[in-house]
Amino acid sequence: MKKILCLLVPIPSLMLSLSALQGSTKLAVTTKERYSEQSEYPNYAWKSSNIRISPKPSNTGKEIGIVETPGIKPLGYTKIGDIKVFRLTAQPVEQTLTDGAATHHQLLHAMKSILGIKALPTKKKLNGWGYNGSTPGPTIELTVGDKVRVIFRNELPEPTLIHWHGLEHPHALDKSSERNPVLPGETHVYEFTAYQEGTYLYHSGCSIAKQNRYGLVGMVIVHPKQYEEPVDRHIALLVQEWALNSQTLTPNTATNQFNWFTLNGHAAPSIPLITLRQGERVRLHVGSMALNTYPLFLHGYTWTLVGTEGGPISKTAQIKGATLHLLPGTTRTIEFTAWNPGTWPLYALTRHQSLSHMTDIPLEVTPNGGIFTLLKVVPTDPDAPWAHHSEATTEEGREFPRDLLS
Ligand SMILES: [Cu+2]
Repeated sequence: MKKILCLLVPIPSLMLSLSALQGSTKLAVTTKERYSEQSEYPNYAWKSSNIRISPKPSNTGKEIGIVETPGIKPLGYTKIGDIKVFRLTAQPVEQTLTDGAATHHQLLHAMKSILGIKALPTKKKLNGWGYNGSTPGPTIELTVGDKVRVIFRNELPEPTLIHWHGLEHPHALDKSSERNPVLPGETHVYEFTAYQEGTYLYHSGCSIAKQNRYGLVGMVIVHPKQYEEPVDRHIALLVQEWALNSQTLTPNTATNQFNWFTLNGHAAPSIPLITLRQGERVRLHVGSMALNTYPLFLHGYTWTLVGTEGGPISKTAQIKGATLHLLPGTTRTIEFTAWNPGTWPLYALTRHQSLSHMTDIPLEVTPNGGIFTLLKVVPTDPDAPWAHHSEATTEEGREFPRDLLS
């Protein structure tokens, strides 16, 4: 009876006990054994001086597809036979969350008026972990039917591996459950076929409480072989949260009190504006591995939810909204036509998520935004009077690609 109780509490010891059961008939784990398990994962530094950090692969930054990830360079690939070969390296990254300068003067005005920011923005740097030099890592863009090879190198000071979040794949691809991570300085090749259309994620599947909040996350977007209704723009946005105080550069992994909030690795006012031409049909692919829920609101528009991390939603089941409740571990694909010209705020409605730094200084003097940017829709004819999309006609010179209500 005593032994059974030992297996039940606490939860971490349950996991250790189960792994012990696999190799022997023992039912309990001693304190000494527990320490020896833990010693496999000592408290590694942010960076190891013994591991050389590779430059970005030569094809990183080359346009390879149709998805834009504002603020993050696209990931190039090479084709070997019928296999698309990507190179992904996990490595320490020094990243500027905000340089204190606004990407657009209107963003600064909107932060003052909507968020109530009165002080000048400051700079904030991060010593985190990422892929190919950035956090989030580059978006991996595939097409259904693609045979994919990802040559993955670990340049972190500790073991890691990639978990392919939402992809249906053979068990052998998921090294995490075998407790068989890629060691520092080692290379591992992932090979799989892309079967599912949709928006997915990749992230560390190893020591996740630390490695995910250090920044090891990115998006995977799989296009169908042919879109039934193609859109003009595909834009990927990834939400992240960080626990950083004014003195520290590396994330605090001992708290869930996050105080910096980013979109594609940047905090306002340094998040790039999303600029669209009036009439463009756009898909936003939004993802999160954060621990909190992010209600993202877009002014001036109603969008249609067309997909989740489970793939596309059938036409009759699609729903409309203006606030996207982004839950941990989910992706949401929303679609709309940019009919409404103007510079529209896109931000996390939860007050502390649209700001950053709130735990360090009082709200009135908070200088930095968090998840807060603008969707700038450039009018086709700046002199044309505003008209609701239901009233716009081609005679008035406003042509939209398709039914704006769908
Ligand atoms: Cu996952």
